[in-house]
Amino acid sequence: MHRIHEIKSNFDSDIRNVSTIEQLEELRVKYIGRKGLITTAFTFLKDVEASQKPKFGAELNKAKKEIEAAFGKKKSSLGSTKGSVVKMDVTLPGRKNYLGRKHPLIQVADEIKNIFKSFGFSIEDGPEIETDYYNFEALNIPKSHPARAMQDTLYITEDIVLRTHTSPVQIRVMEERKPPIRIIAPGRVYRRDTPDATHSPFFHQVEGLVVGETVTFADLKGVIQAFAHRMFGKDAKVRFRPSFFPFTEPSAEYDVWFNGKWMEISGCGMVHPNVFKSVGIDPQKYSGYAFGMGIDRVAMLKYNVKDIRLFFENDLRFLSQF
Ligand code: 2NL
Repeated sequence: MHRIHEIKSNFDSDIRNVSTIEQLEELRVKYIGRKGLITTAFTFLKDVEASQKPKFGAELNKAKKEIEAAFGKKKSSLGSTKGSVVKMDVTLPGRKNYLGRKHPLIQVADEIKNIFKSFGFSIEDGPEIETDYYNFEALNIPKSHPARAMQDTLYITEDIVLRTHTSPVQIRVMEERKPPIRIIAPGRVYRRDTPDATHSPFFHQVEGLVVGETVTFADLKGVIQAFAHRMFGKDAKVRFRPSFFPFTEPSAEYDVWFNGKWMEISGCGMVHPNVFKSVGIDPQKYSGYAFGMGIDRVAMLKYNVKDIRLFFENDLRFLSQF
């Protein structure tokens, strides 16, 4: 009987000294393996005096259960990894988790979209690879127009281009739907430009289009004004300067007074009758206005970024500021 107690107390001190899974396995073999001390003790049961047998058996079973339980506990405290134990220094500083965020251009685009959504505009998109027809012809841009030259536009074939504005989206919507139409078309556009601080061969644009029976230039001015207030604050002022685009008549460029100076945003105007004709809208019955703005440009103004290329280099030191 005291032999069992001896084995058990040896085990208790053995297991205290175990610090690896391998040592634990050695101990398991020593005590409860096929030829282990406890296992073989069971074979002595037959030699025990009959009256002592139940007590001896019970003691042995109790010791075996306790040893098994101690193994289980030790094993989980060492971790379940096979091989060597993962040693961990709990005093080391934690690893930093980097939280992702939206790219500044996406943030600005979302802001612009939300403002126009609140004005009742819907958001439309379309292909970035366009035909000459949708990018130029339907917009009343003549074959001789400099924008159509090889040096300004990225051509895939003679007839297929990377869109130079998102106007083709609006052409497609006008072909498919009847007025009233009130949409914006945000997206990436392409020009054949050598990158520098203010040029990138791709950039981002939002164009807006409203078509109805009584749409006027006054509506256009009101919407641009309201947009500028929401985007740049209550002190933002807007001014319109006469301009020319083949797809609008009359046409204007508009500036926003922000941070103490006038900043050119983009152009706008009343949809040219020829554009309406190419999409099958009757210019006698309907009128409309359109406007454009550069998302990258608005972001540069808003965040005082001096080089457009910073938006496209994916340098986290830059991007994590927004
Ligand atoms: C710019 C600014 C502008 C439009 C875009 C437009 C679209 C259709 C019909 C008429 Cl479908 N106009 N868009 C109008 C005026 C300005 O963009 O500076 N573009 C060269």
